[in-house]
Amino acid sequence: MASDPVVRKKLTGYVGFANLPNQVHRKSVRKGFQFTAMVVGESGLGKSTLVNTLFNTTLYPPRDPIPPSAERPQTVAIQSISADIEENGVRLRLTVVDTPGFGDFVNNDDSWKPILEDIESRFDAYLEQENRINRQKTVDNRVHACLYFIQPTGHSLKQIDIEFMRRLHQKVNLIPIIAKADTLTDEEVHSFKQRVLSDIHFHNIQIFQAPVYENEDEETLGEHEEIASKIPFAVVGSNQEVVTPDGRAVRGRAYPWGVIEVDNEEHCDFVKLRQMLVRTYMEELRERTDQVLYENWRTEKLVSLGVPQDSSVFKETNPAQRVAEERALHEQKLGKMEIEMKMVFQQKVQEKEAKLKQSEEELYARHRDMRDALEKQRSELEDKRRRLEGGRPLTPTEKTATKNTTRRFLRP
Ligand SMILES: Nc1nc2c(ncn2[C@@H]2O[C@H](COP(=O)(O)OP(=O)(O)O)[C@@H](O)[C@H]2O)c(=O)[nH]1
Ligand SMILES: [Mg+2]
Repeated sequence: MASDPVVRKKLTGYVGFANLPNQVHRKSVRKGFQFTAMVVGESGLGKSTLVNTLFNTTLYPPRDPIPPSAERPQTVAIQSISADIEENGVRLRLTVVDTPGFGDFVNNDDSWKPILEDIESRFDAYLEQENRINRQKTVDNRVHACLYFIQPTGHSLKQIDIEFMRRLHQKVNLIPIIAKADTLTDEEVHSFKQRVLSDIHFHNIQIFQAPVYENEDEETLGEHEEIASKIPFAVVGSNQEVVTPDGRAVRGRAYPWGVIEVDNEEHCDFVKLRQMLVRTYMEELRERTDQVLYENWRTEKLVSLGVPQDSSVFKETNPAQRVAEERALHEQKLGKMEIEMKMVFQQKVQEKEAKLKQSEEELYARHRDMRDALEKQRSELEDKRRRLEGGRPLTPTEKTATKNTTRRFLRP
């Protein structure tokens, strides 16, 4: 089907729809934004510190390390913290889902399980809202991004990392991060990144790749490439202000040999990570969560819930089948009518034939009678003639007999 041709027209006066983007913008700002990030990784890798650093708030208050004697939880706990943060009048309802306990046990084979369950239960909650009659106040608690913290070993990915990413990559936007990058040298960071990426490739794990659109300007394309080139982001987190040797107060970590600046792109990939998560791709992360990850999960779920089809129910409700049934009945009726008509016709024909036969017989009989009468008449006339020739006069009986025969013969 061909679509209507689009006619390009130049406006001759002000209409006002160029203001549409501003309307959308104002509305979004008024409504505010919702974003949920999850952090996963072994404890002590700096997850809480990085979240605080990312959003420049103390979402997680400083906490003393658990003494070795204390009783530790036996499973991965899921903890979620929300905060309303505001920047230049734009409100963001930020939720961070922490997963303390991940990788902390003797046996970590199933560490991914409670996390997958949490992500899916959030999908479930969203689906339940979608099915509600009133969908005005939909709350989106789905996880839009999962920061996965890789221990800075300098070797390659561990089994627990691979297992987690393999299990989760179709359910959440995975963003791998090399934690505490200040513990590795620049060269170590570089080669570790290569190995992590090749492991990810080898195991067919899909990490979040920002989409590239056509017609994008040079600057945007450059920014995209630069962000993509830094994955997995090697980050350093800190909420502490330290003073650099040249006297600047910066967020960073101070060491006897110098200062590592969190917001310095020469020192780590923190800025690029924040750029990806907040400035450039927050909307992409939300969109992919909704349209790809959630959508696939939803389809699978609904198919798996599918009740086996009962054909007897379908027979009654299937209109095509009903039409066919009605037609068969109708044809049956027509057939019966035809047979009846044939029978009646045959009967009539038989009756007519019988009548014709009767008339024929009658005609025959008459013909015979007439022939007999003629024969009789002729013999009488013959008789008469002979007698006349012989000179004897007719008796009165002979006269009437001749007359009657003639009359009968002339009867119609
Ligand atoms: N060297 C280094 N230490 C860090 C970094 N981030 C956090 N830490 C320290 O690591 C310890 C654990 O951090 P925390 O954020 O509680 O880790 P979590 O258990 O993953 O949430 C704290 O003493 C932090 O000061 C970092 O980037 N580099
Ligand atoms: Mg923590």
